Amino acid sequence: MLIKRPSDVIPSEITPESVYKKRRDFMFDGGRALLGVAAGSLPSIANAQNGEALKARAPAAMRRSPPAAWWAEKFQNIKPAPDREPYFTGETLTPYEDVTIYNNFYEFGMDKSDPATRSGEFKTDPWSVEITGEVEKPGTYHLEDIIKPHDIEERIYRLRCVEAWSMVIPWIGFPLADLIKRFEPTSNAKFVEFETIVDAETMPGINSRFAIVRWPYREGLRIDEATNPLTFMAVGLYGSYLPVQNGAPWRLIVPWKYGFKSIKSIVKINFRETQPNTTWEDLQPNEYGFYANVNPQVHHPRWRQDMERRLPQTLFSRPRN
Ligand SMILES: Nc1nc2c(c(=O)[nH]1)N[C@H]1C(S)=C(S)[C@@H](COP(=O)(O)O)O[C@H]1N2
Ligand SMILES: [Mo]
Repeated sequence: MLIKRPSDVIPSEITPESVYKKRRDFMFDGGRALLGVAAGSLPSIANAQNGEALKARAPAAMRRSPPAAWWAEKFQNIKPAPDREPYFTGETLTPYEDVTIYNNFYEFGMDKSDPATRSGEFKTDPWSVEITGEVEKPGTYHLEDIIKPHDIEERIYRLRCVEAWSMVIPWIGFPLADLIKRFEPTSNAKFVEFETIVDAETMPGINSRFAIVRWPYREGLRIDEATNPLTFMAVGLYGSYLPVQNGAPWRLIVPWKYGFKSIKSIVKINFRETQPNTTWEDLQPNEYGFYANVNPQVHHPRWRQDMERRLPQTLFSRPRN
């Protein structure tokens, strides 16, 4: 075996050390059963298999973004995914239940089920987005005004988390390149920086004593990566609105990079001359670099990257190229 069975992996191997330490505190906190803590990624596997039970716990959180009229109108006309790679993958789709229950969205908590079960209060409408920096048309815009001019289409991409699990998800949205063109970056714009909303009232992970992230969650791309035709702004999945846990009302998807680049619930897009600091690079620069391109040959310092769990499966297998 190249890699241990999931049940043999200890949390310190699979989670960043700082996360693991917090979890260990958590364990001694006595608040939770050991089972939940042996966690890192593991309890989440159990959660993924236990979708029905979770849904029963979280009917409110499973609701999707409020369908404003303009929004519903957009969804009437979705261009199907081009039936060729790399805009599409013929692999089996990960079931909706798994896509919406097994999530990383630390603003709602650190467990995989937290984003689904603890996001019921989160509001996605009204939503404004600040476009700033090296751009001819800076300003604060309503999301409606940002999205309306774009035709929306489906893209079927793999989402590969650096934790060595992956899903195949039918996203709905539009290329980031089309949006960037509209706001006219200046010739100084060499990078694009994104920020997630911070709303402590409705995001219970923000003020949690286990929080490891310095909010807001931040990500960035080089301008040529941002304008690559694969780079996508998702406003939905499985033919409908984006659930909160997946980054409602809109999020970035960069299919050739590890999942942490695909920042959720974006409220700021900043065009810059210099490379931005990004959340995971700040936390563990030697483990999560700025570029973070998926590469099975380059292992994470603490685990291999040439095997992955394709959810909802629990066993590791070799990723398809
Ligand atoms: N704001 C924010 N965006 C985020 C994260 C997060 O914690 N906060 N987690 C990232 C990570 S590590 C992954 S793998 C993907 C998971 O996306 P999904 O939950 O829709 O599968 O979201 C990314 N975007
Ligand atoms: Mo991730």
